[in-house]
Amino acid sequence: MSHAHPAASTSALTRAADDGRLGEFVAASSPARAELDAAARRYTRPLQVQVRGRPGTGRDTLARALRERLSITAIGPGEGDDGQVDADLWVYLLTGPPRRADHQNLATLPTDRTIVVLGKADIHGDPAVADRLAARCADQILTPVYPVSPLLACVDLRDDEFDFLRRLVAAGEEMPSMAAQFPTATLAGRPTPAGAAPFLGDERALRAGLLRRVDQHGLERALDLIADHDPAGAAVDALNDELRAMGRMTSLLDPVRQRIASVRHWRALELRAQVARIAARGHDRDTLEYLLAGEAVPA
Ligand SMILES: Nc1nc2c(ncn2[C@@H]2O[C@H](COP(=O)(O)OP(=O)(O)OP(=O)(O)O)[C@@H](O)[C@H]2O)c(=O)[nH]1
Ligand SMILES: [Mg+2]
Repeated sequence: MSHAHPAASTSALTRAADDGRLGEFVAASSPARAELDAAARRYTRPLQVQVRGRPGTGRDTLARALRERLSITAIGPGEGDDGQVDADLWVYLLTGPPRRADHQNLATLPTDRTIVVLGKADIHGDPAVADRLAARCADQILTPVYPVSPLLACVDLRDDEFDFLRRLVAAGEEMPSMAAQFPTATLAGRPTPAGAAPFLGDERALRAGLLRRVDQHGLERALDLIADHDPAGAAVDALNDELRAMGRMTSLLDPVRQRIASVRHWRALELRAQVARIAARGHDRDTLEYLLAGEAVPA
């Protein structure tokens, strides 16, 4: 759903702010100068996204994935000042069919600037299962729902972890169906990759860290990828890239783009309100009112 707001996007005021000339409509010595510059900076600042959802749904991880994979300024629940975040766009996180609290939370967000995602999509294993669940969620809230796995999108395996995963593949170890058994399993006495020295690291700590940072299904996929690819000579970067792509964060780029016109519209309204406030204080009032009226400012 995209909205065009041509009037707001082409006004003299927003053009001046976009061109960095808003402050120049008043003298450098005017008390209004700094306030106009600040209003223009606010109008042109990068997109601000706030992640919302019920506790434990993976909000902080999603905010991180938005920052790391899409270079979007995103704020999770623990990161705003007392929740006083002024966002342009909200990303709402579901992890299953919407519950009452989700419907209530969604009702407080602006529909034209909210994107709903199904997080932790990896826990369903087959992506088609997550897709079907997302479609069911979409039917219930009457808006598209995009399946993503922010944890996979943030995967950052180290060389020693990659080496360890290759050893697991060589040893024929698979993820146990009870993930809690993974940290206590051991490579001791199992075959090692051809030509490799015996494993000498802290196996328990390595396993626990992998399970926490990649989770069961991510580890399953990592082992499958290594087994399929013949990893000899492959770098950890390639594996990280493949796992991150499975996080599907780039599927959010289009929905974000589709909402940019709405974001600009709301920012333009805010800019007008701020300039009106500055004008009301009296300095350069005539000039600012010409600008607000969208008329040429007399020389
Ligand atoms: N499998 C999987 N687990 C995830 C994913 N995203 C987050 N998690 C896990 O979910 C748990 C909560 O993640 P957070 O990002 O802290 O979620 P939150 O909503 O900020 O949680 P609280 O701050 O505790 O309310 C952590 O154990 C994450 O590792 C994901 O995409 N896949
Ligand atoms: Mg959190």
